[in-house]
Amino acid sequence: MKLYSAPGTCATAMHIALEWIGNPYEVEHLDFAAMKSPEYLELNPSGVVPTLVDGELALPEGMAILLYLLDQNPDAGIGPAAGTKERVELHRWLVYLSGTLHPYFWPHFMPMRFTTDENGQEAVRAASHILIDKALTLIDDHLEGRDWMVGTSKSVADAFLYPMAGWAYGFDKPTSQYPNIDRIVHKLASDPAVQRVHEAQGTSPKVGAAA
Ligand SMILES: N[C@@H](CCC(=O)N[C@@H](CS)C(=O)NCC(=O)O)C(=O)O
Repeated sequence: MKLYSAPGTCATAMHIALEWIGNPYEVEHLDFAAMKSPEYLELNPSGVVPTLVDGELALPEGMAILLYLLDQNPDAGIGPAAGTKERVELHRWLVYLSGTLHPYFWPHFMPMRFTTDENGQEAVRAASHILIDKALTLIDDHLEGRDWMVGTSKSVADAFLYPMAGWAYGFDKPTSQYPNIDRIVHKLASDPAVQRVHEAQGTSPKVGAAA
C-alpha cells in the first residue's frame, strides 16, 4: 500500500490510520507541483492529496480512503464494525468533516480561488473563519462529555479531525477555545503513532501554532 500525502494536510489523517493499523506501507510526500504532474493526475484527477494505491486500486478522496482502510482492517481498532449504530454515527461524522468542515478551510488557505476581486481576499478569508467557527462549535458541542468522536474508542473520525483542528490554532478564535476539540487534539498529539507521522512529515503538532 502506498499513500500520497503532503505534510500538514488533510492526508495526515490517512497517514495516522495507516500507522494505527500497523501493517507495512509506503508514503510519498508531494509538493504542490507534483500534485499537478501528469503522472499523479492519472491516479488522482483532482490533483490533490491524499491518494491511496493498493495493487490495482488508486483511490482518491480522504473519506473513501478511511472507510477502505477500516473495512480492510476490521480488527485494527480504528472504527466500529459495519452494521452497528456506531458505524452509522461514524459515517455521519466523516461526511461532516469531509463535506463541511474541510471545505470551509479552503477559502482560508486559497482565498484567490473564491473571488475574482483581487482586493477581496481578506473578506473571503474572514468569511471562512465565520463558517469554520460554526462547524468547530458544532463538533465541540458534540464532544461534550465524550472521549472520542464516535462511541468510546478512537476512530478514523478522530484522525480526520486532527489535522483540521490543528489548522485553526493560529486563528483569532483558536482551537484552544473549543475545549473538547482541544482535548482530543492534545490526546492524539501524544499518541506514539501520531508522533511517528509527524516525524515522517518533518512536522510537529500544531497545538498552539499559527496556521
Ligand atoms: N475532496 C478531497 C480534497 C482533498 C484536498 O483538498 N487536499 C488538499 C490538502 S488538505 C490539497 O491537496 N490541496 C491542493 C490543491 O487544492 O491544489 C478529499 O477529501 O480528499
